Amino acid sequence: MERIYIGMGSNLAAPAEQLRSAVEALARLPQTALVGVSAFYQSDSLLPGQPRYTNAVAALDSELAPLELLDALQAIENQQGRERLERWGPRTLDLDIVLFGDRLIDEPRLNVPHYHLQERAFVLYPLAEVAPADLRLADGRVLKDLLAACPFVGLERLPQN
Ligand code: A4P
Ligand code: MG
Repeated sequence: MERIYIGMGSNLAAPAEQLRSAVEALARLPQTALVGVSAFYQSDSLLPGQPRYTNAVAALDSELAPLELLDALQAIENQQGRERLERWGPRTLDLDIVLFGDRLIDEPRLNVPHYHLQERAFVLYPLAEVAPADLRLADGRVLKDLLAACPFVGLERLPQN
């Protein structure tokens, strides 16, 4: 059993509803328990000209292997109507494995910790809501230090999920 953190994002087709459906789908994964979900946060897209995103982070305990979990997450994205019409285009649902236990994974299909973690307030602040205060990443970085270096700018924490 390993503790896993999933970053969720949507900027199409009622984003908050997409995240609520994704949370339900995560809770139904085999050999997996949903441990917690952060608040939902809105922010502008990193890519210009796209609708604002809604993001959140979910914590799971799972027996699934990393690539099994990635397959399951991509199936959920597809079930929620994700279409890859253009590269980096807007999306109904993006599910990223942010952290997977104490593992460092560097494979063609999977990099963990997620590569842009440290630059993304919309990942770090919700992660801090569902992770232990003293969380240390598998690569030695400390979540508190990452937060201190990534200001809470442009994020709007929604009052309810
Ligand atoms: N992959 C590798 N590592 C992982 C991992 N840890 N978790 C591979 C999940 N997947 C991982 O992902 C492409 C491939 O990455 C997968 O096939 C998997 O094998 P994708 O979801 O198909 O493509 P993508 O999401 O378009 O690419 P990417 O690089 O994840 O996009 P970004 O950089 O995440 O950009 N602004 C705000 N405010 N909030 C957002 O959530 N997101 C993006 C998307 C842009 N701007 C945003 C947000
Ligand atoms: Mg992705």
